[in-house]
Amino acid sequence: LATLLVPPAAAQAPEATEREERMQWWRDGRFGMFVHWGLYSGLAGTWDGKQVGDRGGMEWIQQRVRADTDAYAKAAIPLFKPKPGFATEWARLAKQAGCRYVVFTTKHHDGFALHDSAVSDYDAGSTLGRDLVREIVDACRAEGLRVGFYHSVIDWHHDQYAYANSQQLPHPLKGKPYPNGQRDHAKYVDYLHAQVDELISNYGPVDVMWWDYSAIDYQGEEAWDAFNLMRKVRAKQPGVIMNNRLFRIPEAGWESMQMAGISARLDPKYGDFITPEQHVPEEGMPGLDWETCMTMNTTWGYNRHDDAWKSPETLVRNLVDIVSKGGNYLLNIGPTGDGSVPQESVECMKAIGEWMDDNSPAIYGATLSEIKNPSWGRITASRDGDAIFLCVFDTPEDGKLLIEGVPAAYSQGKLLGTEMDIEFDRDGETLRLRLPDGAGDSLVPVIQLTKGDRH
Ligand code: JFZ
Repeated sequence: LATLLVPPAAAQAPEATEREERMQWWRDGRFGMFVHWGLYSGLAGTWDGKQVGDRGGMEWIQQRVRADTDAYAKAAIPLFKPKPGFATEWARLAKQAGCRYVVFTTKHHDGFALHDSAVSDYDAGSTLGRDLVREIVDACRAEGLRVGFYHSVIDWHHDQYAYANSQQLPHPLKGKPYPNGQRDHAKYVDYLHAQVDELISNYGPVDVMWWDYSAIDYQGEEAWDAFNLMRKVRAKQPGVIMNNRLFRIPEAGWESMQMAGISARLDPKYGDFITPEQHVPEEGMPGLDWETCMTMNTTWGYNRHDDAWKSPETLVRNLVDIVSKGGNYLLNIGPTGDGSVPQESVECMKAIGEWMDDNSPAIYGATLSEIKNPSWGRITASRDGDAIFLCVFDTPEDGKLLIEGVPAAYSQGKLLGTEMDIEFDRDGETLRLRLPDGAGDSLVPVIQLTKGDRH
């Protein structure tokens, strides 16, 4: 009897149990909204009256035009004019779309902090007399959303930030405004730690720290005093979840799902989840936590010239595809300089929300199924295995959906969002069924299979 009373988790190290607990909401939620918003948003892909590049990566505009930080600040600050209540619009949009959390840029690579920082004047507190982090956190909490802080460890503004990695050549600070020569990177690390301390001390619970990012030859301990940084964050925010981008080594999950199709385990001392960017991996892996972050067009920060919008259907398929592989989807919006969300993004989020209203059981609390994804779509499963969800992307010509390897216990079928029962033929573990007329009106129709007579 004694052994029966001991929960299996007690056999694990306490850290492992704590980690399982803090991951729970995130694994269940599956869908978050990412926000890239800062000084670059007002520039909107234009510098000196000219369009910069085609599209893509406008949060990098300072680098793209090789502006020093003073010229950049001079041009960008007057165009960054957050309207009152902008954050409430974001939070309501996320909520309506069915997102369970919001991760936003507290500071991007340009170094401009959205909070009111005591250790910098390059912040919203000094330039606008506002604390935008507080406004955003308050708005998200009011909608019952979890909140995550994206924080760039790269900093093109700080005068002691010393490192130029291969993706930042030529050095962002080369020559101007700070003279070349000795920089004391330890001073930058102090600054980084001090600003992070403000963020984790002054805004209540922080649910996610989303670090960004390290170079292959400059990462981890050397670059950011990373283990110390993580320890300090965890001490003040015991429930926080962190990504792995303070590092760039295989043990931290790099060279794994960054590349399509290959998976690796992640040692949690480097972070709680890995972050495939702009793609959905070929397959997932039980026990590995990952989150694909993705833009709706091609840029993270607002670019008025980028009209390469993905369709709502593509976005819903991505969400389903990701959940069928055990991952999360962090879908980005890039608001304008006044905090308005581009109309195309609003429409996409609303369309996803309408789909979620009918089909969210296939997403929340769902994960990868033991049943192989069929050619015509994806399969997700509730964590307890009581239900599986057949998500239909492309109905075969003959209208017949065939699935192999479905245990006999699954005996009831229902079309989500309707009261319609779905009949199927079973031959051993092979099922054959067809979608009822009208099911094709949904962006992705979902058939729920349950055990026994449970609906
Ligand atoms: C980074 C940022 O540079 C980008 O602006 C955006 O915030 C995105 C979410 O994250 O993009 C990266 C990060 C890492 C690599 C490439 C792009 N990388 O390691 O090759």
